[in-house]
Amino acid sequence: RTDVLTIGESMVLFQTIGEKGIKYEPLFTKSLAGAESNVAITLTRLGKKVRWVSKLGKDPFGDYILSTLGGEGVDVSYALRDVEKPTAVYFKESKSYGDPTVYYYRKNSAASNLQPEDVQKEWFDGVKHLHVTGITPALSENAAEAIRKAMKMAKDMGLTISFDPNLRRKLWSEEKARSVLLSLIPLCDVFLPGVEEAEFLLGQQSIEEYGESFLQMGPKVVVLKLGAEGSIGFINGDSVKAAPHVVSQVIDTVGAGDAFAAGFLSVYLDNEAALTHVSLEIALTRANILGALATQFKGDWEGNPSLEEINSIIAGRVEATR
Ligand code: KDG
Repeated sequence: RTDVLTIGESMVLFQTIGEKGIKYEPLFTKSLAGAESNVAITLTRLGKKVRWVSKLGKDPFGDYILSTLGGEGVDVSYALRDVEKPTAVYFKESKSYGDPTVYYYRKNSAASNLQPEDVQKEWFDGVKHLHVTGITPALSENAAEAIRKAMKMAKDMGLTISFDPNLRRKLWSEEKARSVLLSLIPLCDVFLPGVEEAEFLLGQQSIEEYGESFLQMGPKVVVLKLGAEGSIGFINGDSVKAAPHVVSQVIDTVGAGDAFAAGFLSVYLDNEAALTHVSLEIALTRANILGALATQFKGDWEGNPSLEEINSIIAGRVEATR
């Protein structure tokens, strides 16, 4: 049985080694990125069986993504290849201050060419849960329709669904982003926005009002990520605030939301998808630790912990490392 199906574009990521900026930096590391595959890898480390689906080019970058994800234990057997369109790449410019800047080269990529007709019933067979993000609908009209179809199909087949809006302003206009993201919220069970995304979607409201407003749109659980302040979860008639896992220095926040989502979902799925006050608190605590740890290394997912590591952090155990 597969715990989670996730659908979304993975890219090859080139990251500057030094801090001279893209224009002058001669050296880059090559790795894999993509919000949904970050979640897939991290959930696998947390002991879940995960299937990832996307469309890749029939090129060496596509081969690389498949072998990396497969090597991490993610089921890639339903991944599609497009003979005409390339696998996307993106560049991340490390800076000595603030968040890195990213440059996408993904217009007309294979994944942008994902069509509603590509979405197959077999992807969902024997799967408990679907995880999607607001990045795929930002890639193209057809990719947006494919995600909408996948969410509807998952609902019809009895899967639970999580949705992280993952607002990427570089990919679409504000108006389009707002209307499409809002239209997908009623299709999910678990909605995972950051507080800035909540403000983008609903305008300025209090944290409690955000929770209530999103719950009224249909999800059974709303989790607001508050960055360095931790997170707060809302279920019908109840809410839980979980303290942050404090880290002394942030190296790179990219990938933190995905690690958070994986941490949250790993507990959600263990509770037959119905959270109580106690299990919501456990889920938020694990999510906060994963999100915080993901800010401690440059890549998107490489440093994320296994279930054993997380359990020993929660128990306050000191492991022998040498
Ligand atoms: O959440 C991390 C992602 O932003 C990164 O892996 C790349 O998928 C990506 C995107 O579209 O920004």
